[in-house]
Amino acid sequence: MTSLPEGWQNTRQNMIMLQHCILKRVLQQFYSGNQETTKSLLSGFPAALQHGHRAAGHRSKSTGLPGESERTLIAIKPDGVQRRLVGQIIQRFEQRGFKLVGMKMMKVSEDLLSQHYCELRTKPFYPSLLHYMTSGPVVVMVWEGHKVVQTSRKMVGHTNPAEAQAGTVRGDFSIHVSRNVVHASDSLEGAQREIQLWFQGKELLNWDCCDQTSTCEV
Ligand code: DAT
Ligand code: MG
Repeated sequence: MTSLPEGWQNTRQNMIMLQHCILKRVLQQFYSGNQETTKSLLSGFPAALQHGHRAAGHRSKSTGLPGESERTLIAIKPDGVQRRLVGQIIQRFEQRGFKLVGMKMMKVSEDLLSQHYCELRTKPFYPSLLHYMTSGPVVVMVWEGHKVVQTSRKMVGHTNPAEAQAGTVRGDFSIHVSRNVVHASDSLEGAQREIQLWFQGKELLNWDCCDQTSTCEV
């Protein structure tokens, strides 16, 4: 290793000690479940390192091994709640092996929906979409697991139920695009944005599933 002048060496050691302290503090806050404080400690770090949506690189508390995981937002829309499909939809995600880390039932405000569906504002069906989505309660959830974003999109099926494969949620429970039962984030970035929109950090739980070594290599 190239030797540095003594003053520089001290500066370098101080920097390393400072980095070590920050990392230790962040990990302590993270494992104590204080995600808000963790976020504030992390502000200034590259966004990719913060990944509220992605648990990749987290270490399992029980095994101490790194696990590769993502999070996604799944919402059961008013038609799914009215038709009492909540249990069957949750069951599909549970039996696939994903982990529920947040869930609530709520009536959605137009303000939240307009942010959620901001890309669709210019579509002709947008007003009726808002009307339908605010017509009754929704059940919104965050699911975690290996490749949960792309897998849950496949489980949910094509946007238009007429095109959706049998075996998918939309293919089994719906017939028309305006009443397609469920929402699933379509990308990691979308999932991150939507989870932050619908949930506060303290509403999401980091917990270890007793079967996680049976569903995924960690
Ligand atoms: P997805 O929900 O599969 O991500 P999207 O983001 O394109 O699909 O659209 C959001 C929702 O808008 C969709 O679940 C149902 C509604 N929607 C889309 N296209 C529609 C259409 N042509 N007519 C009525 N509603 C539509
Ligand atoms: Mg979409």
